Amino acid sequence: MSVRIVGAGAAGINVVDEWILLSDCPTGSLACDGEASSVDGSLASQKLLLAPDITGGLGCFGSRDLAWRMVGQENQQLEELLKDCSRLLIVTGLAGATGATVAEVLSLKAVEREIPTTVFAFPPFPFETEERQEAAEATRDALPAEASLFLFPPPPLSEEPIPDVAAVRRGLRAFQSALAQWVDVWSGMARGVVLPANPGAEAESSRFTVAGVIEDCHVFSEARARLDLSLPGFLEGSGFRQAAEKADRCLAYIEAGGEDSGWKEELGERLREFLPKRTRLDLLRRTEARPTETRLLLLVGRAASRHPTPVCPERDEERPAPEPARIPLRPCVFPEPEGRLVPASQASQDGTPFAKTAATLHKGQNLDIPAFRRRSRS
Ligand SMILES: Nc1nc2c(ncn2[C@@H]2O[C@H](COP(=O)(O)OP(=O)(O)O)[C@@H](O)[C@H]2O)c(=O)[nH]1
Ligand SMILES: [Mg+2]
Repeated sequence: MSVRIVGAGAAGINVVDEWILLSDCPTGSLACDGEASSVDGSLASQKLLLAPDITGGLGCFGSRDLAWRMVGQENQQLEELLKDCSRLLIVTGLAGATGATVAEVLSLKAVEREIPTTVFAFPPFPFETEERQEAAEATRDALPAEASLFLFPPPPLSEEPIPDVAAVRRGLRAFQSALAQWVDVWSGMARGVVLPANPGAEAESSRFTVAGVIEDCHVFSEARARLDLSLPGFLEGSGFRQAAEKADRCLAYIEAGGEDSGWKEELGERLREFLPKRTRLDLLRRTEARPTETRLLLLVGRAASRHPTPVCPERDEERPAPEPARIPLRPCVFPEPEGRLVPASQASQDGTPFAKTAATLHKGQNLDIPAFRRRSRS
């Protein structure tokens, strides 16, 4: 059984490439896109160029209709890649066409096989078109409830009226490498070299595979030869304070040489000073430490639901949130005779079992049905 880390679409591939550059064990990577330049240029060990016979490796030019056709054509390859897969991480931009479609199809197929699945996704930049913003929302809603979804808003690009392109690129690269560090933590947990460090935490419970949506995720990091864990510099910064104010989830990852000398308590106490009282804090630790420096990574975000939830009675702040009830897993993507994929929502109308709890309706349209199908019906 193997772990799979899929960069879907150009943005997802960029992050996976950054992870390959920083990781000491970059196994299981796959670059998947319709553009040959992204796939060929990737460092991933496995590459899947979607439907080159349809678009000649030029990609789908942002067309979701075309992306669905391309992904449908590669149904077999996507199935293949889930064989012997023990855990799956997909990294993608939600507002694109290819990456978002691959993420939707692959995650549905994975949960159908009961493969623990995590998606790291970026919502669109504020300047992207309304159509793309809506498409990103639709993808977010279409991802299966059994998968964990972490949403990382893209960084603010520039305050200047005419931006310095080099600075924008540096900013994006920094954002992608910060995310890549969390891909490495995910990979470490999947391989069993990163374990929960909370007192009493169970070794096998991965903080990434508890189903749910964590939105507005911000990441912070600090690494030094000798890092004072009780006072990492970013705690004092305004960026951290702003992110922490709205947070109710915090993952703290630590990589340190030597034995535990009370850092857990110290770090936990320090973080709780900055985070709202309701915050659930999970400490993670790498057991095979890279000894040269101490590294602290923080991810703060907010739990959200895909569907409106009934109001619950106040729960005890100190106790962890209850695990969401598992929804029975049922097949969700079905090849039609001509080899096209049928999204779950549509398949369920035909009496097939996988059905979301509610259709995603927007302006009278069912967004669970891909645009090309909606159009062809009207
Ligand atoms: N192209 C691009 N998009 C990014 C990047 N970082 C985040 N994104 C977001 O990812 C989305 C998808 O872009 P892209 O991956 O090129 O599309 P795809 O290849 O069709 O999936 C964009 O709409 C942005 O919102 C980046 O570095 N490059
Ligand atoms: Mg692309």
